Amino acid sequence: MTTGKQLLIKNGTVVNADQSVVADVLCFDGVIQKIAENISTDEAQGAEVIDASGQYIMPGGIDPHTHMQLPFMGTVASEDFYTGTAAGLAGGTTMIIDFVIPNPQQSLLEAYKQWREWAEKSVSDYSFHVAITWWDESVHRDMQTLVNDYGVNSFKHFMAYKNAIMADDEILFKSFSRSLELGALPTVHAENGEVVFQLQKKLIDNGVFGAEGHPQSRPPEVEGEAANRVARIAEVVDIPLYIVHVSTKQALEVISRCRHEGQQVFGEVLTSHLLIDESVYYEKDWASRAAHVMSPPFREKSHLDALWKALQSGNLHTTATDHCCFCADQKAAGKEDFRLIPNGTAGIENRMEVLWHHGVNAGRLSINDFVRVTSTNTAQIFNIYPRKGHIQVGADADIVIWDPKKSKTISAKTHKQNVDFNVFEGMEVNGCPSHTISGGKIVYINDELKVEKGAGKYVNRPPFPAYYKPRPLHKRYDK
Ligand code: DUC
Ligand code: ZN
Ligand code: ZN
Repeated sequence: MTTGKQLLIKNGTVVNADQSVVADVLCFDGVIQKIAENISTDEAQGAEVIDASGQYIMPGGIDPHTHMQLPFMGTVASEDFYTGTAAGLAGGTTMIIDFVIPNPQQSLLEAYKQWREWAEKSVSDYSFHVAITWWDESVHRDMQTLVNDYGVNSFKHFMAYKNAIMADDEILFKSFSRSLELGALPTVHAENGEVVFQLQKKLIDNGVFGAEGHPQSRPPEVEGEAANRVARIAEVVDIPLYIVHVSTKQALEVISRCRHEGQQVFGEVLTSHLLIDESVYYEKDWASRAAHVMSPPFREKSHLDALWKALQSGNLHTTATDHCCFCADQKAAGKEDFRLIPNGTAGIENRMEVLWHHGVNAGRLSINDFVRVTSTNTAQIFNIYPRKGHIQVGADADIVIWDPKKSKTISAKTHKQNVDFNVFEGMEVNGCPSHTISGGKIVYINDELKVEKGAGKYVNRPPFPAYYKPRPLHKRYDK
């Protein structure tokens, strides 16, 4: 018994992380029902047919790092779950993993329920990491409830943002130890919050109030130190670790050392960090400088080269956006003091096309690599593979049909993101989605969205059973 209309995609090349094959794809009931060399329209009677000649049929993108309508730094991110997931679909991204960020002392479950309510208007599928911003017995208990009853298998830790949401070493150790018991993956924003705080103060004392104070207070060493410390804490606890928005050679050195020594450390990179360098903080226009304020900041060019190499060689695994939008009037809060500029930039609509253009077209990534770093690795690391991140029978029919001949020039004037600035303004990209399919329905075609508010579903992510195996306390020294 099937419901809804069947969808038949013909004449394209199915691209997964492991191989590419010329095949037709039939979807109904929200899942992929058949993949075969030639599925006739007689067999799929009444199906809507898409001719994908000359195009690639790929798993829809998964953005593992977004902040829709985040209350942050005295304001609320301008993109909500409706506009943000719609902009994602326009760029071929069919799922996001956003962050529940409880205020210190706020119950984890209360915050989680609040975010679930906000996300009900999503037009694509979504899931949540939950941040550990404080510690007591209730946090210890609620982590278990989130894992066992609410489909959360990853917890986020901010090592920055002192006097707000920063997690110190005690919290990191306790939360990682609890995650190990529960089969959850710790993720971390690696910047030494104390050093950032001291550098900010020093800059202000020396009369630096402009947006250039932002990168100057967050030098690469601040990220390198935090990455090293947190990787060592994860090593002591003996748990895998996922480092979000890796932006420096210093953090990459940590990841490659850890992996070389057999420690499971995963790295995420933002498309913006691959392509934008720190010169944006020294432009004449204050508004443009402020529009680029995000943490970690954009870096000197040699870091960008190193990030690309790590993505190519497998030391970085996923690509994300940290999509967290603030308009010019919100950024203006920091006109007299860079510390008050809300941190965040947009990117969900452009992640895949920018990565295709500068990755695949530039010869840095194969099309299979492209799929691996835009969806498959994320699905595997966060335990939703092969339901997501793979074109196969039984997988969710979340698909992007990619036209390598389609071009566009990125601009805030034409983008669908609910923000008045685009960090990729004026960039021409060759290769864009012609169609996006979410849950078996065409939701983006001919540059137009056809979305239904609330059509997105919450995706439960099961815990990692492998973590449960009992581990001797001083395992490392039992040689
Ligand atoms: N960095 C940002 O730029 N915005 C939101 C949170 C973060 O870590
Ligand atoms: Zn962050
Ligand atoms: Zn973030």
